[in-house]
Amino acid sequence: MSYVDEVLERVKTKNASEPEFLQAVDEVLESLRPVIEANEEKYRKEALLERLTEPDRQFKFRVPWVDDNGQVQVNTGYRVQFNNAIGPYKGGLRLHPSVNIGIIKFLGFEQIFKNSLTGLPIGGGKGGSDFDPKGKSDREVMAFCQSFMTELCKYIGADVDVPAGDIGTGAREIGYMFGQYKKIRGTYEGVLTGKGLSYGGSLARTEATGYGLLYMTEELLKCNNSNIAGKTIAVSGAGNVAIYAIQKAQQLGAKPVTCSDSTGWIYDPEGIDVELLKEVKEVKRARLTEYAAARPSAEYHEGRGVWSVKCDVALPCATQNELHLEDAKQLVANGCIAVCEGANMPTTEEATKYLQDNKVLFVPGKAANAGGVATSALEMSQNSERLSWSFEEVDAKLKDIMVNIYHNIDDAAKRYGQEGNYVAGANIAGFEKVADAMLAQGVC
Ligand code: NDP
Ligand code: 2IT
Repeated sequence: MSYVDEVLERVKTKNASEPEFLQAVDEVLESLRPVIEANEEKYRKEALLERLTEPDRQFKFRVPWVDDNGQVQVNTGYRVQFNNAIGPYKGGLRLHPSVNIGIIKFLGFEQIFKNSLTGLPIGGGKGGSDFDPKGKSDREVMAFCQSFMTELCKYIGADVDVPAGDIGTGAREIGYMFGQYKKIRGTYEGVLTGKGLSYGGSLARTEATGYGLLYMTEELLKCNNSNIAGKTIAVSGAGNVAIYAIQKAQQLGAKPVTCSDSTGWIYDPEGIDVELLKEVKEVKRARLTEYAAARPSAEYHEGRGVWSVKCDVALPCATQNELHLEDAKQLVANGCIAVCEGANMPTTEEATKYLQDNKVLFVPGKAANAGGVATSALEMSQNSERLSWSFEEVDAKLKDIMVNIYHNIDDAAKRYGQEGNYVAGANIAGFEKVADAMLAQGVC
């Protein structure tokens, strides 16, 4: 049996109850086949893939907090430190009722390759909790965040592991967590990214994932004889990534016409009003029905459906496995030419294959959404030198990083005879640097 098949089998047996983790590992190892086959004996002897698919360590802890009625609530917290071959563990904290160890492991595993692709010295990690910030008062969110950090602070540090935002964790949550870390540890350090501007945050971090996604999409189209200007875009999600993807798409002359949340979606043929969307989601923390109520051109639909809208480019920016095979078929039938993932693993494996088989340009999340964590690494640099860079400076570096990632994944795909397969290119390019560092550092 080939080394890849052997490891895949072992990972499947060992992690049978973690479907998202298995999906992520399967996609990466399948892409790596040609690289592994070229070094099969050496990698097998070094157990490189076994080490790569087993987290360095994982923490699971109780998070008790008191709600506004005086009732004690209990959630579960997680932090998975997956791989620090090329730098301190780095990756977000997800707060959502669906969170479990398998989801955190899939996100931490993806983060290893994404962080490597940024070209910056950051390893892979992820964390979070099954706490749901929706409908909670600020005081309740603070109580949760303080209790969560009371335990998490034992395992992280500016040179050890640097968490950040993800679904359900934005500026408010990061602020409460930073305050608690500082209080318990007594050190003022860049232990979290996505901080507020008054206490060590970086300009452009809020915008970075969405903006970076559009810089990637722009370069992708340019290098494939097309152009972002004038394109109709379908976006899913209505959170941090979706909002700033919509904003940058408009700045580049494209027209985003959809967005969605977990209850419904908007079709706005005149183009999404991003200021209104920000007011509804960032300020009021309300449902998309409020967007529709304030915008005569918008239609609101219950449930899911953004991929049924005719578009040139699709940008899934909500969550994992939100773009299914039937959606991919509809996108192809409607003439969609490119799909770039703003979320982590939003496209199922069969939908990805269908899109690729039908010549749709497809850039996976670990490349397309890397602008967020790349800018987090720029925040770490600014914290280390105790300086703050201007918005323009950070934004220019972000754009450079995204354009570089595009060319690196394109080159890697070509080197292995798979031109245009950006999934293979991203996995291979991300893997090469990490593998090199792991081998150089011996058995650890
Ligand atoms: P937010 O919490 O800001 O927004 C998430 C959006 O997705 C919300 O509109 C949410 O709707 C919607 N959604 C729909 N269905 C689900 C579901 N089942 N679970 C969770 N959310 C759902 O998160 P972000 O915008 O930060 O993250 C979106 C995606 O991008 C995630 O996959 C994340 O991992 C990824 N990502 C984020 C980065 C960042 O810097 N923030 C960086 C790179 C990737 P509702 O409000 O109704 O829940
Ligand atoms: O998935 C991701 O890359 C993030 N949620 C951002 C992580 C970070 O450390 O900024």
